[in-house]
Amino acid sequence: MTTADAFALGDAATDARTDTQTDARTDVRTSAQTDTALRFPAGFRWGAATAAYQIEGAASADGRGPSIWDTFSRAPGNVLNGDTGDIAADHYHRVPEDVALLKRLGVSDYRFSVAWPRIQPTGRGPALQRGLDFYRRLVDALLEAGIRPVATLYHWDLPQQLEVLGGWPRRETAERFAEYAGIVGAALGDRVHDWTTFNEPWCAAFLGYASGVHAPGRTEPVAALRAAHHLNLAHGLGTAALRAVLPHPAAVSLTLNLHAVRPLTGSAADLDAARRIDAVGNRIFLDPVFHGRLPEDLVRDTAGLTDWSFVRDGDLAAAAAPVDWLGINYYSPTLVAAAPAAEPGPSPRSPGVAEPSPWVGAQPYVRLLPAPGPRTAMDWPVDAGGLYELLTRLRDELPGVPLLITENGAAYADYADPEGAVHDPDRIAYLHGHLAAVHAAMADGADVRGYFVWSLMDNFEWAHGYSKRFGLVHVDFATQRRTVKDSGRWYAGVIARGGLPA
Ligand code: IFM
Repeated sequence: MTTADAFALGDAATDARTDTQTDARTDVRTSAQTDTALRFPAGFRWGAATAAYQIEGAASADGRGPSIWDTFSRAPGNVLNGDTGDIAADHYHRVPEDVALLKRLGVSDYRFSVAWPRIQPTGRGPALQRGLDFYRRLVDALLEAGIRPVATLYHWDLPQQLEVLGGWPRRETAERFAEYAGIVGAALGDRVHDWTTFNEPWCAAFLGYASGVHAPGRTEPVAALRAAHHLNLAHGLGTAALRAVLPHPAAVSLTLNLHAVRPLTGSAADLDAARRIDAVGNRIFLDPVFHGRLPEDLVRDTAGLTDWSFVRDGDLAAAAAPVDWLGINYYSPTLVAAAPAAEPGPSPRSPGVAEPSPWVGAQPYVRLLPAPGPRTAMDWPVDAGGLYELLTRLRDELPGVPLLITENGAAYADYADPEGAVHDPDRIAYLHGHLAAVHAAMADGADVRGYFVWSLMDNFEWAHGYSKRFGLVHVDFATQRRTVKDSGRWYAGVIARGGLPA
């Protein structure tokens, strides 16, 4: 029996009824709180998401070049247990099995990313046909299964050679990205209608170039600001390149991991701390992409570091190329308070230890605090209220921009029991609470068109290696056996009924 055979939608409906027993749901303070059978509108897009480096493996197959994550993960000390994405979930060789799993879950949409080094091994020059063929096979299998492909062009796997030349702090990387976007759009645009330029450029810029916990592992605050600008520019140039080759109609979007920032108190100092985090965490992307401007307060906050002269005339107008929808990735809120000036705040990951901060211009004025409440295996607080807050903020600030939740989910210490089942009630509770928050935000006017669980399957969780499991599907990395978790069955029930159970 294959793993995909191991469950059926009939089971999912049964399982869906049992989730009323989970009562650890986060309070969402809205009118919908008392509605026990929340239905989503017809046509709501139900999906699951993955990213190339996290699942594909096959790191040097068919001419793929090295990415910054290959280099970073192979260097000792960067990734827990020395894990790499060399094999990952071996998705590269298991597309039929994985698409069958998606079909059994009943998703309408699948969000995946294209690995730039499979298409242009050094980040420039002619496309590798074998790389394009892999994604064409994947897309064809999805379409055959009745699943809409949603393609992300960049989920952090920059070709290593472009990093050698300077990486995202270098302007030319944005130009190279536009070229790559045009190549992939031309090759797949006849069958992919939903495109996302970047996944979470905040992580690429600030975890990659400021705190250094992600590839390429640099700890240069100004380089991180330059990277953020060039990612915005690349988004704009890439959007234009896509629109030039895609048949009409096609949707082009961007996915941001916006921070639901909460000040600890209403004091002026705490409010200012929240403003600083909002500037470098959120508005550094929202303002250029949606308003063609830099946040003035961010420029002020970072004046001691840079005069931003790397922003050239026309860049902000280019970054503001209109998008068809905005993707939101949400996991937990960000609680902040003021820190006494000139005293570095403690690291939220290693309390008491000062370390390079991703919050360029906000440190040393801000302390990030551990938010109260239950936590996932990432030690992230479970708080669906933050998702509601973000969605209603965007309703007010970006009227007319449809929203998709392109990632939401949780890691827990899942394991297959002797009968081969994976029971993950905490994940079911997490998903239920967050879907209720989405529903509440929609009831209050947020234009949310769909929701994607992160992730379809357990995978390489960046600096945590394989130690954190986010999947609806459990992967035994020794055998590559896939087992649908209880949460996968539950989610299938949600999709089948178009909403949360009573
Ligand atoms: O695994 C990541 C994903 O690659 C980007 N968003 C957050 C997820 C969980 O950390």
